[in-house]
Amino acid sequence: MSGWDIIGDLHGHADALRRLLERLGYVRQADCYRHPQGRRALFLGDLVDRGPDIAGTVHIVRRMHTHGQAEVIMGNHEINLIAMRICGENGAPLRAHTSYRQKDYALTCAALGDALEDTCEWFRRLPLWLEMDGLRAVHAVWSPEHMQVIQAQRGKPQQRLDDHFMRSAFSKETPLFAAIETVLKGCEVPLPADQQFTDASGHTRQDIRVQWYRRPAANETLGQWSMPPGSIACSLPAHPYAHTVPTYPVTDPPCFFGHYWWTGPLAPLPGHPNLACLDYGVARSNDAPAHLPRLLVAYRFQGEHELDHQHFVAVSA
Ligand SMILES: [Mn+2]
Repeated sequence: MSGWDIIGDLHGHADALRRLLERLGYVRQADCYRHPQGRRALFLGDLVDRGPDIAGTVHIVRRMHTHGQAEVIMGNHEINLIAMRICGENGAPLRAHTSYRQKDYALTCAALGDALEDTCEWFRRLPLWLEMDGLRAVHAVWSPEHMQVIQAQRGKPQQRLDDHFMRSAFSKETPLFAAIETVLKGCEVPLPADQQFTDASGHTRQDIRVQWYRRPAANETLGQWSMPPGSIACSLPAHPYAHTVPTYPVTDPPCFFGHYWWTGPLAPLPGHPNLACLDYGVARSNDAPAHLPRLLVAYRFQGEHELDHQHFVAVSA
């Protein structure tokens, strides 16, 4: 039976991707990975930035996409790359080239070289989510309300993200900005002005990413409700923010997402058998604590409504 092998964030880890595809039974023929039983791959975005072989990663995924062997949805790193190369009406890039972004940006530009412009054109036509064959896929958050906003501006799911769309998507006052932030980057709640914390990449933040698929219990803290679960220490009550997340009913189709550098076991989310995060931090730095995973992960989907931990397949970075 044919089906989908859903694959988490790649971030330039082409070597791990080759090993994962081979483990899943894909065979490379004429420079394109194919599955002998007709299975196809579904990539959850974040192909670029951070890793050692960004060009190789883009090449593998794009060949599979062009030859009908894969679907690809956009991650925040793809839309951010596009935004750093478009200027707004004030003449400045839509996404400012700040020093910490500049490192990733320079790495990706150097890696892609002459192929950069063409690769961005390809990215502009990627869907921001997919629903097909009994599954859903999105980079960060399945939020029907925000998806409606995006749909209304984009028209077809693969309509090119033109400069007009991008300018609106990167203007903080527009509904489209909030929609793109949520779907591609996560649901965040703002901390009071005197509170901040350091995230997994070492950046100081004043917003906490929360578990968008469920409301918090009455006595839960923001730390307990953070995403990935327990990733930050914060004892403020979560309840005042409960209404800010879309939630995800257990009766809805299975939904796969990436983005969060998951730290739990290779399994569906606890208490949510129709949800799985497939980003297990393949791009996590070598300095990260040894107990945190650095895995590239796939899920072999066979049409089931309740996801099965035995369908997870992982290779190390
Ligand atoms: Mn991401």
